[in-house]
Amino acid sequence: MTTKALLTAVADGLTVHDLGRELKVGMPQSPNHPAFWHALPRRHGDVVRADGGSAANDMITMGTHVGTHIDAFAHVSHDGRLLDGSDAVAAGRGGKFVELGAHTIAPMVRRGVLLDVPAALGTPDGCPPGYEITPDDLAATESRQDTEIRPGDVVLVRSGWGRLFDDPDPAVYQGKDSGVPGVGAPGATWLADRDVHAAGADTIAFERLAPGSGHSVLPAHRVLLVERGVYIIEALNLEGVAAAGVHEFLFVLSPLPLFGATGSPVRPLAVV
Ligand code: UVW
Repeated sequence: MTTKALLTAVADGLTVHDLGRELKVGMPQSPNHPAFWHALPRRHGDVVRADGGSAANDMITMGTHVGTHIDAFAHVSHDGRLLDGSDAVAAGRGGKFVELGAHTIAPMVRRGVLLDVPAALGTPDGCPPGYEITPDDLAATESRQDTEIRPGDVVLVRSGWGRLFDDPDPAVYQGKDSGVPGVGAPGATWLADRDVHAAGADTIAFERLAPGSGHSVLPAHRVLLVERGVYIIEALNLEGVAAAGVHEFLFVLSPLPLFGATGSPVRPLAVV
């Protein structure tokens, strides 16, 4: 699309689906990562200027893998090696990953595809807890929706688990006992074989967690981040876009250029 055509489309009105989740204290997150904290050290009235004006200033602390976020390639190693074959311990020795950190993730303006797996499985609210989404499920979803995945796409795999993110009981969304639905190594390999640029999901860990396993083994991370060079986006809000029946869109994501970081919070958009 030319810039002019794009501007015409904007003028005609585009629908923007926000795929990010609110960052707030107590929101769902992996126990692997430092929690989100938000404080208001400077409150209105603490300092009042001569003209009567006053500013409130807050601060946050959080792990970079909290809330909706993208994993940089530096995030996971296997047998001591990162994606580029470098020694993972040595690469992070200075406390930052110069080669594969979050600052190296280019902003994404790409074709996005939503694979609404539960809709294809006939359980539209969601996949069963601990369900492993297989390559056959992914292929069946792609063909049912008639949205062919193309090289360079960003593919978002809906499991329906995101509906549980508002449950006040963390045990529900963490799925420690029940497990969490998602792809395993075969599903991740299927996505990588389609040459996708990034893959995302509406769960905290992206991949299937077996009942009782917690976040102890992450095979899809190995396939995508270490072996195949596919970014992973986690904790997406895919309910709105799925409810709207949108399966193909302009996907926009700009990571924070956090130098040497293992990941970055993001607020991705699906534009149609
Ligand atoms: C998990 O919580 C496992 O996600 P990440 O890949 O960001 O560590």
